[in-house]
Amino acid sequence: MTFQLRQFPVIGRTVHKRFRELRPDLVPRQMTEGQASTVRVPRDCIEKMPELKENPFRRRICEAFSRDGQGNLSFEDFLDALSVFSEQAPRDIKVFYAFKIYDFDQDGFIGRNDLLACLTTMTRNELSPEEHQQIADKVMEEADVDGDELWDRPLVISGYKAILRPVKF
Ligand SMILES: [Ca+2]
Repeated sequence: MTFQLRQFPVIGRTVHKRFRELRPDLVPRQMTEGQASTVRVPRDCIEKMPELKENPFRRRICEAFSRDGQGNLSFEDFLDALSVFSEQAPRDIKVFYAFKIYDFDQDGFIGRNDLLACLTTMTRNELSPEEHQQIADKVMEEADVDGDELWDRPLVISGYKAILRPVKF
């Protein structure tokens, strides 16, 4: 999903200003269409944005929206992220990206490893590995209807939206 800049010139200009402020040395004042997808702001600069810096999922959020998969965002990636976080974004799109953010190992499923990585991220190491295992066991037991310990996207969307709540869109 990408904003068509020509249809939203005002939004495009405002977002470009915001994007350029992150790294004025990298982002040209006037961008060509090619540069909108090739000039990237490094992930560590994006993570310092006020909207993200307190969010424990900031790294995964950057990775989920980056076409390079490393969390470095082009202007197009940045526009996608802002549009998904806006109140107007359709719920299905939000769920799609929330799933991507939770799929830590990027295998297309939410499995036990993702759950453990998610717990570590959310609790900032306040719980022991044993406690993480216990919680993961419980969640898997309650939510895994077919017993394969993997949730695919349709399953998450149909039955387990509750697990998507911690990522605030
Ligand atoms: Ca996974």
